[in-house]
Amino acid sequence: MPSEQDKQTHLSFAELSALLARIFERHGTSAEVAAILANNCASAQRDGSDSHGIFRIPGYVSTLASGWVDGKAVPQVTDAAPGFVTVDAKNGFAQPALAAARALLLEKARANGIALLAIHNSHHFAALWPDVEPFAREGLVALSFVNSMACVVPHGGKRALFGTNPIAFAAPREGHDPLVFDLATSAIANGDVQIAAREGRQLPPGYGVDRDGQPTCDPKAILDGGALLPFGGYKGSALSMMVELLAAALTGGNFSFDFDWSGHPGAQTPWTGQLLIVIDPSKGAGHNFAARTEALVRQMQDAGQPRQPADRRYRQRALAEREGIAIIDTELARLRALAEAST
Ligand code: NDP
Ligand code: PYC
Repeated sequence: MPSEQDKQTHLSFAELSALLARIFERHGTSAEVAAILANNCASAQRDGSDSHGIFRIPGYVSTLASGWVDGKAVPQVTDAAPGFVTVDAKNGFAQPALAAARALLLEKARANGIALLAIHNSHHFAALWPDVEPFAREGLVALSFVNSMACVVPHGGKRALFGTNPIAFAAPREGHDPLVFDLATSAIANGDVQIAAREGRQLPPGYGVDRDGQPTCDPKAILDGGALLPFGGYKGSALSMMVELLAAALTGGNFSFDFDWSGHPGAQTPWTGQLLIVIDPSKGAGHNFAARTEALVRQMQDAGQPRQPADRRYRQRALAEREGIAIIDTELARLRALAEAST
């Protein structure tokens, strides 16, 4: 028998999305921004991306209340070069900036075989896969890079410098959902450290250090003045460095160590940049890219790899589409209260 505190209600995607949109709008975003962020957050919750679903709502709300981000910003899109679109997000969220530039980006990718979208002056507080998966559903290959807030010590270093800096990749796969991966370049995403701290779980060794730079498995010690480590030692550190360059230096956004949010208590959204690269594979070795992706996946399966990246999410999505998105009742009550409250 589930205990009182584990009782769940199942919402449809539309119901959850509408509830989240009410929260965003109630706490200071425009209706357009609310719809985009709500769709993103509901997608993460539906797919079991626990660290970037409704778990993030209090952080969005406190950030909006702090005045750190402009929830009503209207992004400014510039056609910078034949293969290059830039967006000034105007201190707003990155997803509305992507939405504003998407049509031009697609047009350029199809015309040239490749196009870049460089977003700066933006806040990305979400999972990255929702930004790339839709391109693969249109037959394109997409990569994205976002930097965040200084909480990762470069390999062998002494102080936090990099963000948790995720990389996402999506490719069409013949007869199947796209092949997608989306991973932090830190040993663990900051959101998952917060969840471990909340649940009283220890982390595996090698994930972080405490405020004195000593290795620790205690998530609270990492969050309280400590820091994370890159995944895979110097290799993950190099990828994180690359993300800083692509997402910040190339776009004109802040490095993860550049901004100071101490004057905005409650601010949690990193004020940085994001790069997207979109490739039309039909301009390459012919029209069989999706079939080649599928051939590679079959070889990986034959080699014994039990599952591909995104398989877990797609399974979770299918379950949610059948049964609804399960939300613990106490969390649902908190969301409903936020939808009625204002800041
Ligand atoms: P995970 O380590 O959980 O997963 C990384 C990727 O590996 C996923 O694509 C996952 O697929 C896949 N994967 C996991 N286990 C396996 C396996 N056994 N075999 C094959 N593939 C596997 O993600 P992270 O903790 O690194 O990141 C979590 C989220 O945090 C991401 O969505 C990321 O974008 C987000 N994030 C956002 C930041 C921001 O600044 N906005 C900063 C840092 C992180 P699957 O999804 O199917 O499990
Ligand atoms: O989970 O590391 C993280 C993160 C940083 C910004 C948004 N999510």
